Parts: sequence; C-alpha cells; structure tokens
Amino acid sequence: MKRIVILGAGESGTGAAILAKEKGYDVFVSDYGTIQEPYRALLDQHGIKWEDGKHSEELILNADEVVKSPGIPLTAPLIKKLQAQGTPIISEIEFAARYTNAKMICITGSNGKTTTTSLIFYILKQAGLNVGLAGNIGNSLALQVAHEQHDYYVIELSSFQLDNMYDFKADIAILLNITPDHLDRYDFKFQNYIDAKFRITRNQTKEDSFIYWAEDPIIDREMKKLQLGATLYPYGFTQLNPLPVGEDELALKGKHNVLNSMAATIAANVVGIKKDIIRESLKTFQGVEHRLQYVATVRGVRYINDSKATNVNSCWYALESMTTPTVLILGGKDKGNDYSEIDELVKAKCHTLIFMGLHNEKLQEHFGSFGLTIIDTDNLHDAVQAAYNAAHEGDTVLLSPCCASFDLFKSYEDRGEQFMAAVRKL
Ligand code: UMA
Ligand code: ADP
Repeated sequence: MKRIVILGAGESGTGAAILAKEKGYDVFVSDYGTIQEPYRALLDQHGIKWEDGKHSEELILNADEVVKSPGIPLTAPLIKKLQAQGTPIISEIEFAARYTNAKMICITGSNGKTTTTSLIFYILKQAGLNVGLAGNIGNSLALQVAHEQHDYYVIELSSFQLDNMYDFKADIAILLNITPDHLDRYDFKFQNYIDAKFRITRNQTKEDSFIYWAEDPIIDREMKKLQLGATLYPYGFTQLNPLPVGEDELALKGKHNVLNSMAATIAANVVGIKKDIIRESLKTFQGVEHRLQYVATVRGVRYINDSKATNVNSCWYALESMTTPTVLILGGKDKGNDYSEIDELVKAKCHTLIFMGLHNEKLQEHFGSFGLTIIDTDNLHDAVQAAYNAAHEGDTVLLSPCCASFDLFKSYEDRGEQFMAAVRKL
C-alpha cells in the first residue's frame, strides 16, 4: 500500500488526510503544534493515524509522497531532508485535483483573491451551477472532493499552495496583480514570489483561459518574457474593460473592485453564463467581511474595518478610496514591508497615524518625520481609544494595518472582530 504522509493538520492537511484515506492509502498525519479539536475529531472519526507536538522523522521519511500544508515553509529542516532524499512533496490542491474532473476556476494575485473568488462563486451560483468554493479562502478542496460532487470549483490559490503544484491544470486561471508580499517566505527575492504566482498558468493549453490585469507593471513585464499556452484574456481600465454595467452600478466600491469585477466578468463569460445574470450579480454582490467593511458612525466619525489589508498595497487602495480626513491604524507583524508605496497617500489623506503592534520601531523610523500626529500602542483597546480621541467630526478611522496580525491576534478575522466590537462599545 502506498504510504502518504500529511504534514500539518489544519484545514488543508485534515482534508487531504480524509481524501487519502478514502482513496485507500496508508495515511499518517504529523503536526508539530497542537492539532485543534475539530480537526483531531475528524481524523479520529476517519480512523487516521496522527501525532502532534512533534515531527517523528522515522514515521515521515519513509513516505512515498508527502502532502505539505501551505503554512509550512520550504526551508523547514524536515522539508529539506525530504527534498534531499527525493520524496515528492505536493500541495493539498495538487493531491485533490487528481480525484475530480470538475472544471477548475483558479484565482491568485497579491490582493483581491478572496473578493474575486467570492464574486465568481456568487455569479456561478446565481446561474444555477453546481459549484464549490475552495482553497485559501478557508475551505479545503480535498474535503469537498472526498464528500461532495461539484461540476465546478472556484479556488483561491495562495503562492504557498502554488509552490507545490506540478501536474495541476486550471481550466480558467486568473492573475489579479503582483506586488511584494510574503517575501519572508521567498528568500526576500521578489522574483521568486512572482514565479510562484505565474505557476497558476502551468500546464495550460489553448483550450484553457488565462485572465490577467494587463496594466499591472510586473504582470506586463513577465508576459513579454513568457510564451504561455493558454488563450489569453487581458483586462484593464483602458480599452480592455469588459464590464457589462457602468462602474457606478457595481455593488462593490473602489477602484480595486472595478478590476476584481472585470476579472470575474471574463471568467463568467468563458463559463458561458448569460449577460443578464452577470449584470445582476455584479449589482447585488455584497462583498466579504474585513475588506473595507463599514462598522459604525460614532459622533460623526466613520469607522472602517479593513483588517484583511495585510500588505502595503492593499492599504494603498484603502487610502485611495478615502474621501475624508483619515486616522489610520496600522502595524502588526511586518513581512519585509516597504512602506514608501503609501507615503503620498498618507501625506494627502491622514492627519494621525496610530501604530498597533509589538514592534513599532520600523513604522516610527519610516513615518516619524512626516509631521503627522503619531501615537504608539501595543494593544487594540488603546489603539481604538486613541483613534476616538484623535478623530474629528467628518473624519474616517481606518484600520488597514499593512501587516499580518499574529503578534497580537489569532488571525486577521480575530483582529477585525475585536476592532468592530471595540468600536461598537465607544
Ligand atoms: N505546522 C506543522 N509544521 C510546521 C508548521 C506548521 O505541523 O513546520 C502545523 C501547525 O501546527 C498547524 C498546521 O500546520 O496545525 C496549519 O497548517 P497551515 O498553516 O497550512 O494552515 P491550514 O489550516 O491548513 O490552512 C491552509 C491555509 N493557511 C496558510 O496558508 C497559512 C489557509 O489559508 C487555507 O484556507 C487552507 O489551508 C485551505 O486551503 C489561510 C491563510 O492565512 C486563509 N493564507 C495565507 C494568506 O492568505 O495570506 C497564505
Ligand atoms: P486577498 O484574498 O488576496 O488577500 P481580499 O479580497 O481579501 O484579497 O482583499 C484584501 C485587501 O486588499 C483588502 O484590504 C481589500 O480592500 C484590498 N483589495 C481587494 N482587491 C484588491 C485589488 N484588486 N488590488 C489591490 N487591493 C485590493
């Protein structure tokens, strides 16, 4: 019996383990942290062997194949050992795709993945198609392939998932944009991250579609270098705008969402969905939480939760959409950020910056000389209170951190939830 070892038992690993068990593999799951209760229960229910608190090499290095959770870096010593001895290491998406003939609509990019993925899923649902939503959005593809039968999957792909994909082919691939992110996982080399993103086009032929934002300078540069097999669908503000409705009719606001809607429109066209369904869906889609989400107005000040802005570029778009003087709350776990991208917008739109993180030194150094009011905090309660004191009637308080949340919070959702709860208590 072929032995498959799954590293990491979160959403991705647990789904892969269940699918592997159902396909008759000898399955072993190893997690170096503590496996969370719902995942532990699922593994037990399916009679899958597991360990946590360690990676026992004698039980792992004898694998025929390893499925690696995306959160585990390629530089982890165990991964290096597996690579050195030639054990194939794949991602859960690569594994799951072996067991379905569904059409795969895959979305990647530095920003806008979840929004665009959710919008495409919504349009396909509105059209009555049997469709699953999977990937980096929070649902493992493997578990759905094990237990559900969908004709289409709309899959959000992170660069980490793309890293270990080899034979997988997207029927429709979408690349939204590329700006620096996750550089700590890519040797601090931007090109490595760019290459990971372009893996979404791997194995595509002319029957497949590649939809991309042609005005993105990095994508444009790469497209000039590459010879891709897919049928190409570039989009953009000039000439290449495929929207079947006016920009002001879109339910999602902001320049970035116009682009996300363009990508979704082309994907829906390729699937063959009727124009009137696409049009109606673009007008009614309600967006996803923690992305420029309106929270409340308190004493004439609007509070916006953009906790999902975990890199500098997404904060750029948030600031760009601000129409009032702004108090910006930013900071958290820095991923090798270059803040200069938002310098002009910070100067033009913000009168106060509130740093919220365990290590604010880099922010201090970068923004300290701007002549703005700067308040240093190391917890959410103090940050919200400081924002409340600093904002004047007519202002907006924007949480758009540019950073990951893991120094103070469990996740960006936890950060956004806590922010909204604190604002509602003001
Ligand atoms: N672990 C090990 N060994 C290690 C490191 C971690 O065993 O060396 C264990 C941890 O103890 C933990 C497990 O691995 O129990 C977690 O694995 P994971 O971090 O890969 O998380 P999953 O729960 O499997 O979720 C992953 C994606 N997470 C990451 O890429 C970090 C989820 O994306 C995705 O929804 C899910 O697979 C299903 O596809 C989340 C995410 O934060 C939303 N993505 C990043 C982002 O959007 O910025 C890329
Ligand atoms: P992702 O899943 O790629 O992280 P999200 O849809 O969750 O993307 O949005 C993350 C952040 O990026 C939010 O703050 C959002 O306002 C911003 N954003 C959304 N779409 C885009 C885009 N096309 N370009 C730049 N920023 C975007």
